[in-house]
Amino acid sequence: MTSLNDQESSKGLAAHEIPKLFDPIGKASISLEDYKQAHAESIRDPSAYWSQQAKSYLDWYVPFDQALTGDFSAGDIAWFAGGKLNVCYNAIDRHVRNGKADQVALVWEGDEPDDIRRLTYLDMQRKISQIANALHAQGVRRGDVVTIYMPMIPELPMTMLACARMGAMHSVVFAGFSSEALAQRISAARSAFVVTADLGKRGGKSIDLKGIVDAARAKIDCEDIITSVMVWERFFDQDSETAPYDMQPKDVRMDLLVAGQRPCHVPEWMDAEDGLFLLYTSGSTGTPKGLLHTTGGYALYAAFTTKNSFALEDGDLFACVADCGWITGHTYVVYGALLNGATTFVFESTPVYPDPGRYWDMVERHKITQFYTAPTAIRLLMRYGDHHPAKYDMSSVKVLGTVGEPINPEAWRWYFEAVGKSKCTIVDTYWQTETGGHIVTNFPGVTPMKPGSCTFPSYGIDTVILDPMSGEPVTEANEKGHKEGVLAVRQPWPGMARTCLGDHHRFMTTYLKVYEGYYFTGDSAYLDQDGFHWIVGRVDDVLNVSGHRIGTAEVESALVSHAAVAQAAVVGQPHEIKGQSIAAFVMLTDGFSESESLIKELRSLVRQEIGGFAQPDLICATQSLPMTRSGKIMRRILRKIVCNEVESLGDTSTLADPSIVDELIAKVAELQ
Ligand code: 6R9
Repeated sequence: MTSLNDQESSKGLAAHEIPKLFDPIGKASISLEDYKQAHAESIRDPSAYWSQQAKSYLDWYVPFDQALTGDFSAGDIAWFAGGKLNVCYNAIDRHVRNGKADQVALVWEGDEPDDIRRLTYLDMQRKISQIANALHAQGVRRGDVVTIYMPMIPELPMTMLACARMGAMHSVVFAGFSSEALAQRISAARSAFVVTADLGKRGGKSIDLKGIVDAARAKIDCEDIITSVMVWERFFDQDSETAPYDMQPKDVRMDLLVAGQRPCHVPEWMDAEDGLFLLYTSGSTGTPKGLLHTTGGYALYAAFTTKNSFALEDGDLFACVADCGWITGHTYVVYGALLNGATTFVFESTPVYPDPGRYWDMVERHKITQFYTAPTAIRLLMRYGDHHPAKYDMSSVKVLGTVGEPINPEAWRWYFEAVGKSKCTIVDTYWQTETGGHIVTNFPGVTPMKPGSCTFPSYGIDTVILDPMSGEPVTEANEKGHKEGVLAVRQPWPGMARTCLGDHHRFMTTYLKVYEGYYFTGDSAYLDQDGFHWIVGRVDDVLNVSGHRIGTAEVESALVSHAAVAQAAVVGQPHEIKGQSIAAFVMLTDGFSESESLIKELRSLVRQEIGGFAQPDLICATQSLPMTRSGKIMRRILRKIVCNEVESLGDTSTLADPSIVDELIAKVAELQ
C-alpha cells in the first residue's frame, strides 16, 4: 500500500499534529468520485433512492406504495408506510429458505474463551420460534413492550428477535444499569413483561442480575405493572427440578418454558411504521427518553449500513463487541449481519480477560472478518503494548471499525498499525441511538482515511454544519480553514427514531425544533479544507464516558437525593482511557461537613441510582458553587477548572461570589 503522505509511527505523534491522509485499502467497489456522484444522487430524491434499496435489501409481505411521507417541520416522518414485513423473518427465515439453513448464523464466545456456541440459521429459526411461543404463553401480544435485562448470551439476541417475530417491542436495558434505573425504564414504558437471567459472567465474576430485577420490582409501581418475569438460567441444568435462584411470584423458568414449545411460529406481518423497539438514552435534561425505532426503515438502515460501511460479503464473520444494551449492539450485533445473511459474533466478556490479547485471540481462532469496537477499548489495550496483537494471526480481518466518540489519532494509528498491520481499513463510524445506524463514515476501499475524522456522509444522509447562533449553514471557513458549527441533517433517512415514547413534544424540541427544518445531532463538528467531517463533541450536557452516554442531570439528581447535598453540578473532564470522566461538585447542606465517608456514600449513591459506569472520578465537596447573581450555576467555569484551563476562565465578575473560584481551583488541584 502506498499512502498519499509519508506515514509515521504512532509513537511520539503529538495530539495537535496535522493528521495524514491514508489511501483507501482493499478492493474498491467504486471510486471516490463514483461515491460522490452516488451520494449526490441518493440525496437528490430520497424517496426514489430508498425505495429501490428497500426492495433489494428486504423481503416484503405486502409492498409499500410510497417510500417517504412527512417532514422534519411537522415531525410526522414515515417510511414505507402501508408496506408489511417482519424483521425476524427477514433476518432468519428467508435465509433458511434460500439455502442457508445449515450456515452458522451466530457464534458466541462466553466469558471463558473455551465456552463457545454456534447456531445455524435453522437452529435460530427453531429456537426463536420456541421463544416467541413461550412469550405468547406468558401473555405477550403484538404491540406490547418486553423489557430485557440480560447478559450477553445467545438467548439475548434470540429473545429480541422473538419479540420482533411476534410484533412485540423490545426494550433492552443494559445489564450494567442499577435496579433503580431498571425500575424507572419498566415503569416509563409500562412494560408488563421482563425477561432476565439468573446471572451474568464478566471477567471471571458473576453478576446477580436476578437480584437486581427483584430489587427493581420493589420500587416505584413496578410490581403492579409486571405480570411475568421470565428468567433464563446461565448454566441451565435440564435435570434440576428447582431454580438456581430465589423464585418470586410471577417468576418463570424460561429454559423450561421454552423447551416445552413447538419450534415453529408464524411471524406477525407488521406495518413498516409499527414500533420495533424502544431504547432509553440519556439527554441533557430530565429522565432518559425512550426512543422509538420502527420496523421497515430501521431494518433497511441496519442492513444497508452494515453491508456498505463494512464491505460485508457472503461468508463473513462480523464481530461487533458492543453490548446489546446499547444501540450499537442492536444494530450491529443483532440485526445488521443477520439481515444480510452473514454470521454475527456475540461476546460476553471484557477485552482484558483473561489477558489483554483476548480480542486478537478471538479474531485468530474464529477468523473474524470485520471487528468493531470503541476508542476507549483501543486506548486501554494500547497501554498494554504491541506484543499482544503481534502474537496473533489476524490476516482474516478486512475492516476494523470504531464508534462511540472521536478517536484520537494515536489510538487510530495503533489500531491501524499494531492491530491491522497497515492492511485493514479503519472505518470511523459516526452515529447515535437516534440515527439507528451510521450517518457519517468512510467506506472500505473507497474513501481515503484521516485518523480522527469520520470523513463523509453515508448514502442518503445530507449533513450540514450550522452556525449555532443564527441556525444558518456555515459557508465561511475560519482562520484554520475549517467550517465549524453544529452538525445537523437536512432530510429524513429510514433509520432515524420517530419519537420519544409518550412524549412527541420532547422529540420535537430536542431534535427537530432546535434548528427549524433540520435534525439536530447535539454535536459540534467542522469540515476541513478537504470537506472531511470532524466531530468535536457534545454541545449539550451529555457526557461520553467510555462511549456510554450519561446526562449530567441524571448524575446531579442522584447526588442531590442525599440529605447532605444541597446542590450538585456535574461536568466532564478529559480522561486518558475513558475519553471523559465525571467530576462532581457538591454544595453541602448546612450542618453537614465534608468527610471521606460522605464522599464514599455519594459514589455508591450514583452506583445505586444509575450504575457503576456513571460513578464520578472526582467529587469535590464545597460550601458554595460559582453562580450568577440570578442563581444559575456556571458549569463553564467548573469545566475549565477540572480541565486545568484556569488561565482562560473568562469573565468571572458576574458571579455572586468570585472568590469561590480560587478556592475551587486549589481544592481540585489537591484532589486530582
Ligand atoms: C452509536 C453511539 C452518540 C454520541 C454522538 C457523538 C458520539 C458516536 C462517534 C462519536 C465521534 C464517532 N459519537 N460515534 N463521536 N466519532 N465515530 O455511540 O450512540 O450512545 O447514542 O452516542 O456519541 O457525540 O452524539 P450513542
